[in-house]
Amino acid sequence: MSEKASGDPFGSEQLSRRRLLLAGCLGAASITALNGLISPQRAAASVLQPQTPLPGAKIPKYVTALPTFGGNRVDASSMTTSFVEFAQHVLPPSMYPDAYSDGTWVWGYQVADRPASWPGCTVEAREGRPTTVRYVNKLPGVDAGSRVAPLLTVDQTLHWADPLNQMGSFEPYRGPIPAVAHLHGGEVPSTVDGGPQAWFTSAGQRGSGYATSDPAAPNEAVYRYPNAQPAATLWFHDHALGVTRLNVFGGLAAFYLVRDRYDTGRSDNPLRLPADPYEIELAIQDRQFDTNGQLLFPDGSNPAADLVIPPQNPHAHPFWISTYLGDAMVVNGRTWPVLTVEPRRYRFRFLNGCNARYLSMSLTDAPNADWPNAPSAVPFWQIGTDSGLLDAPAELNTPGQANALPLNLAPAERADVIIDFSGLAGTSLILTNTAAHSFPVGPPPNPSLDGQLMRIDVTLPLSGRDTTYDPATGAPLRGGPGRPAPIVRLADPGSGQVAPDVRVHANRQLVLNEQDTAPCAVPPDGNCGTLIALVNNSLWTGLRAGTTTPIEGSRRDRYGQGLWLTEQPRVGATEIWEILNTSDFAHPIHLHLVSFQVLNRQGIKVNDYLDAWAAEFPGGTYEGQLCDGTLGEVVYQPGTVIPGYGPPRDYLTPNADGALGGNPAFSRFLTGPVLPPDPSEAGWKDTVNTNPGQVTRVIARWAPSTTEVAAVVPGENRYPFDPTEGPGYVWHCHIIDHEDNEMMRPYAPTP
Ligand SMILES: [Cu+2]
Repeated sequence: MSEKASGDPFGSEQLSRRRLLLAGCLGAASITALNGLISPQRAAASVLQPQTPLPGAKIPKYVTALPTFGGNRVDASSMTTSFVEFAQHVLPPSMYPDAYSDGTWVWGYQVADRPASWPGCTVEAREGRPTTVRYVNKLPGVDAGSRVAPLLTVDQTLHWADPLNQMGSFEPYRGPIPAVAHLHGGEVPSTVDGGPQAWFTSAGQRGSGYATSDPAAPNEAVYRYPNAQPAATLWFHDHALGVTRLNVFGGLAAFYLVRDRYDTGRSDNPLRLPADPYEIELAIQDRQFDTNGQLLFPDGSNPAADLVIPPQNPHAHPFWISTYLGDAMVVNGRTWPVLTVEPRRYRFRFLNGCNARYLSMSLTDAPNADWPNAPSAVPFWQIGTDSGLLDAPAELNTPGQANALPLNLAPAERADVIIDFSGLAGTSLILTNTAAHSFPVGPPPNPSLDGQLMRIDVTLPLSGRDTTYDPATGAPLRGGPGRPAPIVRLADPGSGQVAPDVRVHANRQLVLNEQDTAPCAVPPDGNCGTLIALVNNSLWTGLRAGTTTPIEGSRRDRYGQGLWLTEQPRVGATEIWEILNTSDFAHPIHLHLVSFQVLNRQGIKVNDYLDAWAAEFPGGTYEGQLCDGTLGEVVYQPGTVIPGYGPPRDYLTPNADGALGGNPAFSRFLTGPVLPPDPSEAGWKDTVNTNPGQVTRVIARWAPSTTEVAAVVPGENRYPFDPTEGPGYVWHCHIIDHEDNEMMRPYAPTP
């Protein structure tokens, strides 16, 4: 948490801010805006540029073709990828006034010699062949004439990249844009992980975690990715500290498909998986637009633009909102596009690229699309998770089966899915979304607005017999000739238990907690909204809130970034991380470097646990939210939670369950059965959904996913690089609004 600057330059807006806060407390009422009851538009001054929201319902659906990347992916061992600003027809062309006929100004990746696009052109990597990328930051800031930066108000009261040393200011930022590309799901050295402090700007400022594989110009970093991992659906996206939500919202995201000798991407691949033009990436994101067709990210300056909530604690953070939800659904950079297909099998790489929105997807006949929970028209056969192929396909969306699972994806999760359109010739299908806002307890999406994502018309003639792999036969994807080896099992997904012969070297019990507005803070009538959400009650730095005291049991990072590390697994070790979500909402948790397996989930008596947890805090004076809503020194009584203190106990002393993490043992508060992972989670993953009121257990090993169980011991490094060197890695919530406000921790493996 950063220190608040003295004086509030927006003091003249106190009254309207107060009104905003009160409106924000009527959570259910404000959320109805997404259900079509958008309040009358008001002309209001915006912080940097006035914008009038364009209701998503006014955007015509299904008039634009889905852009695809097949035949145009970049399959090269070295390339230059620039971060650039450009215009793209995200909306149907008729939606743009003359002055904006070029389209929506966005940020995106310009990969190799391909034109810049949002999402960027897909990179195709091959196992065993490193990819060297020279990343070049060409993004202009507000003062350099950017047409995007004025729409993405940087909140400088968050702990953020801060190239001009203005942290704590209540003024919006106007300088060069800090950015850095993270390869999500990549088993890579930390020097090329693209972590939060590895950012660099077009003007040559650099963060304290910056590194480059080769000499680079001031606005560049060169990353050499080893690609020593099997085929998987990876993606790369921005990760700059405190502005990731804005940079990704601006458009900095793209697919990175790892291929191997089984999943080659060619039509003669040994697995007979559908290949071009029958393999299609789908990056699903939600956005809001203004009446000029430009991006709109609410910053509290125009109440008519607040689809969910205004900034809930404007005296602490003037522009930050805890949950971004847009009212326009975008697939591959187009609102509600159309894909025409042949009546045959297709392979789709689904990515939930939303800032905060969960997705629960199925395909329904177009005439039914406006119904809530419209029936599924065709099964989804999931063949792969975040980090590669499943052993066998998992059937989702079985038509006629009321309890069939939809395709659930939390932000940043991916799914590799085969859909068979044979027998559906001539039909029109809508990809629907039924995931609640503020998952899982918020209101459902509007079936005719954010409940629809894209349309698929089965209108192309069949161009030849479909001889591809048929998942409906249940034939295995792994094991046997022409197929990759079965998944190395750390967990048995059927029982939810640790797999035989797996030795667990450490267990961590970690608490996700959310602090709402202090009870006495403005408005005086009760809690209003999220002030901060944390992993293990710890700030990004590992220093206790407002102090220079590190968390007990932490150690200083060796790269000089001013960070204090708590999670320090030994390289080669296997660990169970039990993540207890004490908040009211689900959070997707992502670990860098390693893939893991979901062990199980289990209910816990959250309130009882929180009482026991709070009782262990010692009291004292730390930075927190004062009664006037500002941040300042707060005196905490013993037995009350001190947000940002870290866990109440020494991190490294095992608790009664033998678990590290500095928290009282979970076991005596557990309730209900141990729930094995969903069939769609039965493979390697790098991001896992943690439901509120549950302990989510994952089992991770600091070794490549292909290393056999018996082939590695703690202290042994099986990576083709040293993961204990460099600026280190992070683990964090992938609701990037949370990640940007402290819900992230550095971590590093130790030798
Ligand atoms: Cu979160």
